[in-house]
Amino acid sequence: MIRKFTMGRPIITEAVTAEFMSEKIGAFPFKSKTENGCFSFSFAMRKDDIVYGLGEAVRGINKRGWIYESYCSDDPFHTETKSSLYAAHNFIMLGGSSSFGIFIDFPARIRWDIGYSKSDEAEITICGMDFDIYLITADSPREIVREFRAAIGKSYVPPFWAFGFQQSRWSYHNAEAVDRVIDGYNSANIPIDCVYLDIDYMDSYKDFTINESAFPNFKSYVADKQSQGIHLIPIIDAGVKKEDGYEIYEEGKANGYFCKTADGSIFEAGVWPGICAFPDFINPEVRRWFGSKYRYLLDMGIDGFWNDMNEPALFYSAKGIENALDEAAEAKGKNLDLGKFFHLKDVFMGLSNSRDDYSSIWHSVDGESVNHQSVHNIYGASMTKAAGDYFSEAFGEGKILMFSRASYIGAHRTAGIWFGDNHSWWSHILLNLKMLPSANMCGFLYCGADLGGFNENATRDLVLRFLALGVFTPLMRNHSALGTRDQECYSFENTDDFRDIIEVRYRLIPYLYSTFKKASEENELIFRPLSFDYPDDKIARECETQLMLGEECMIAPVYEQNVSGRTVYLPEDMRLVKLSGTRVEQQELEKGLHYIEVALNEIPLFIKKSKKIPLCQPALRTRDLDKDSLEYI
Ligand code: MIG
Repeated sequence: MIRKFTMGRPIITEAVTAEFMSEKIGAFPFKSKTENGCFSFSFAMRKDDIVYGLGEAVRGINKRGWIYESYCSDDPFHTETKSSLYAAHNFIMLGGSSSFGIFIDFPARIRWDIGYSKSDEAEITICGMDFDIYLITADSPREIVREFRAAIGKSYVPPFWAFGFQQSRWSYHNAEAVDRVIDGYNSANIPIDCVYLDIDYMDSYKDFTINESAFPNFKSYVADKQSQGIHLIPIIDAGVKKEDGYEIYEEGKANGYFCKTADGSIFEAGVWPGICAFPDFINPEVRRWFGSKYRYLLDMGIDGFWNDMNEPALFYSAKGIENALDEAAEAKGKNLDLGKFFHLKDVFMGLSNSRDDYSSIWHSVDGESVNHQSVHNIYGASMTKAAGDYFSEAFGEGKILMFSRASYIGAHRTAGIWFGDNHSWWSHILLNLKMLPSANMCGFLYCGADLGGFNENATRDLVLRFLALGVFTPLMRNHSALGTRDQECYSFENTDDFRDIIEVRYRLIPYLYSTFKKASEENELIFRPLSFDYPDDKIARECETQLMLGEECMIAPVYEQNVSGRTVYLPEDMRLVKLSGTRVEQQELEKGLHYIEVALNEIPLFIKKSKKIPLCQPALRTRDLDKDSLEYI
């Protein structure tokens, strides 16, 4: 059952598609208070209750014992002491003797103190007085997720080829660099379906332009790649370069489509192209305009996009720089005591994504001027909606691949997400694993992390182990930052191991795709915490290094360096299947703890009793997969 409680006059986010009768907030059955323009409520947690949710966030599947914030943030350090990443996924769920879920439809800041201040209490603070709270009750966490997902509408399903392996880097600067990647994979006989174009494919980082000297005859280049079964996926950034004569900027300016400052002038801030203006995606007319601009690349044969920097990320504003320079001038020639020195340092360090800058942005919502802070968390989601609405209008569903960095619940209907700028750290294999079920709860099914890690240099074994998790994630993309060591599979010694891993992915695609479609149709999760399936099994309840996948199996990737395997907990008798290339090894295992040997080129998979999964023969492209001759294990 779902009850909706309304306070004030909430901003329409379109997160929820089903209709519910609003009850007054006074009827909300939790202890609550109003203070300093914020509404907070709390609930007690018993010792072994698990708190699930919050989608893309740091820390565990069980969110207890930390304080989180819904505030979309461009933060490339995903350490456990952070409170926000790129998304605002305002859904949590208490799983224990009583279970309920809560979705807060509110696009500004929310604080989730989940047993941080008081270990047996959760206190949630909504920083505003206009919101909807949905209270979802059902018999089990899985049931609650299903009800919630039914209310927010079906999850986006990408094209079939989006399940193929994808290679990215910031950046393949020109056509030759892209060709080298494709050749590298072809010569190593490693399957691949997509190569990414990061910001350098553009002319001066201008959205919907091509750097013609780097990519001459782009349209025929794209067609040539398509004929080889390769999809090129360009990035689109939220900021639009301020440049006279640049069509997007001129049109946006002429029509008043950009975000404003308090005095009505265009809000400007520096991002990749230098000073940019920011489309007011909250306005439906602006969405229609910006969405239709993707046409330029679609006409060139492009059929996939990733939307970046849409929290929105702001490197600096002129005001911020001026203020910092004033402070620096003030300090010049002075003997700075520690307080002054660190203050000065903080002023410069705080230039990017500054909350002062966000506060100086104004949107137009139904003709009314609304401060950015009130809609911050739907800015990126609205950019994605702009494109998604255009794609479904122009092509119908499921034709165009798209995923976004910033997101809000509701965007799961039009796109996927990737988990942003992780690191080439072993700990991030586990962090990214834990995000999967949480993202699924919030409707985001097409998701994945930068495999091998984005920031810093990866080692060969890390890439292999990361890929072994990625074999199961709908988005399987290797991506790496500017200046890092080559991370393409063929750039390491003994590429056979990489082929073995990625071939397993291609063998599993029919299974993964049908599991995905079913999860979207039936509002199910692809990845579930073990506690969903084995609520009475203490070890399973606390296990956060393994996941249930679909109805059939369990995964348990290796996440540490210099180990030849790992301990796996089987909550019931299962069959261990080790997959490597076309090799399949099987072994029955009894319920309990087992140490499993896993070589770098092997994928362990645990299949439940009386379940089977299909495998096809591998191919170098998804289009060449023979989905009709399946072998079952
Ligand atoms: O400030 O486009 O998360 O995937 O490679 C960095 C360059 C901007 C951040 C994205 C990352 C991408 C990078 N972008």
